[in-house]
Amino acid sequence: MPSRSLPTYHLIGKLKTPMGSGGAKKASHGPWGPGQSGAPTLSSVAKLLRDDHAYQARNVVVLAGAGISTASGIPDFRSPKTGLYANLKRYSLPYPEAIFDIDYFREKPQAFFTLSKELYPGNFKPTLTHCFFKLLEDKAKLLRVFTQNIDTLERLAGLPADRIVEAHGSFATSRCIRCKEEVSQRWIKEKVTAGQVAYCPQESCQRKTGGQGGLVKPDIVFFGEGLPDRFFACLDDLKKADLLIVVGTSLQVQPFASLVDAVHPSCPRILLNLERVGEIASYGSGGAGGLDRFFGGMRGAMNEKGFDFEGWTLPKDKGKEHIRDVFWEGKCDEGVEELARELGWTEDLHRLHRDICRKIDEENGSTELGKQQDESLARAQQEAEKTADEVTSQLEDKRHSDDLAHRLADLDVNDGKGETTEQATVEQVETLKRSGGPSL
Ligand code: CNA
Repeated sequence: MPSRSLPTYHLIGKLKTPMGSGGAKKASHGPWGPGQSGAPTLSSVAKLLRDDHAYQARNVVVLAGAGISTASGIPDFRSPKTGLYANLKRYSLPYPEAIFDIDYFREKPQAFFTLSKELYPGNFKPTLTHCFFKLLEDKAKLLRVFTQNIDTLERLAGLPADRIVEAHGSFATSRCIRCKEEVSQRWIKEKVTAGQVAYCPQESCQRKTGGQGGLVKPDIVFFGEGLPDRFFACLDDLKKADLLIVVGTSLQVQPFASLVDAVHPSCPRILLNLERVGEIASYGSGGAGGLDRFFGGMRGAMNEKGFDFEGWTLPKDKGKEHIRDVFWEGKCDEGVEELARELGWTEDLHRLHRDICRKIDEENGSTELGKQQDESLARAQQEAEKTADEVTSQLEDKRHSDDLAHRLADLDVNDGKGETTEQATVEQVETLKRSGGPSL
């Protein structure tokens, strides 16, 4: 939910890399090596990651989107039937994106808080794709993961914070949009899981707003807000990238989508996605591709606007050349599994995934156990307090009775019908009690 106010062309202009300078290593036959015939495939990409291949990608940059988390149960935005936008009817929004629009949030925050209940981290586990990123890091191949996701699953997969750029922020921290004071995670979690709108708990903020306090919002970037500083601070990584993996994103949101074109023009790029996205519109046989070749220098500019899975068409039916982009169609978890298989990493990938999921289960289990223990402790305390009250009350009753007995004895209430003083006293005390007690 990035800023619409940040013009995309700023970013593209800033990142433009001149053809042929710096950036990825050059191999004599391009990144794919001499054995490559025809269009590169997933298998060709796997070779780039092999230690025995001439290219040896060591600065992999990943651009990730909501599609990498759908397998963990978090819906994406734009998938036709399952995506959030297809299921927002119940919020009666003026337009789907309004739910993440800062102006709409200020006016009607309830829709966001109702939705957040479904998305809030804690109920989800990283997917194989998240674990593949961690595996790339373990194998010293990963430079950075730029993610649009706000679910923090990259962190949960064990990636160190400095390898991640959460371009659209995350649920990890929250603050008042008025006084900017950060609130505790526990506090906001309670509000979100209860589906309640959160207002600033700071007294000073409440005083200034006449009681309620400013709205509190997780630090996720809404439409109309700027991207985190870290996003801009890490942009140079793109220039260093020697393999770009784009995964699970519709590339509809700017400026993130423009990062695809921020890598060096010779950097190989792969898209692992359910659908083809982010392609340069004007490429194709007989189309602008031909013109592009004719005008030569224009090519760079043209090529900076998306994937080119087909390659440039050579004149006179000489086929295609310079295919650097690969589209792999399917579920990204299956794509990374295939990559792992090609690399001999299958066991590593599955072990990592298993271990991470088990750790999360254990932590959730211990939290759940802790919660149960707390509850049972609270119940035991309540019982103990109840028993103590009862004992106190019985003791008071007894003291009361004894007191009455003494007084009655003093009055010599035994009428001489053979009852003991004690028996008579008990009956009389009971009678007195039933009648509301004496006013002694
Ligand atoms: P999007 O626009 O919803 O696109 C998702 C893309 O992933 C689509 O092209 C799908 O076809 C594709 N896809 C879905 N499932 C899979 C799968 N299993 N394997 C491969 N491809 C798949 O989402 P984007 O990330 O492109 O849009 C950016 C928005 C979405 C960001 O601002 C996010 O904050 C926001 N978002 C994040 C989450 C999350 O944190 N998990 C969830 C929903 C939305």
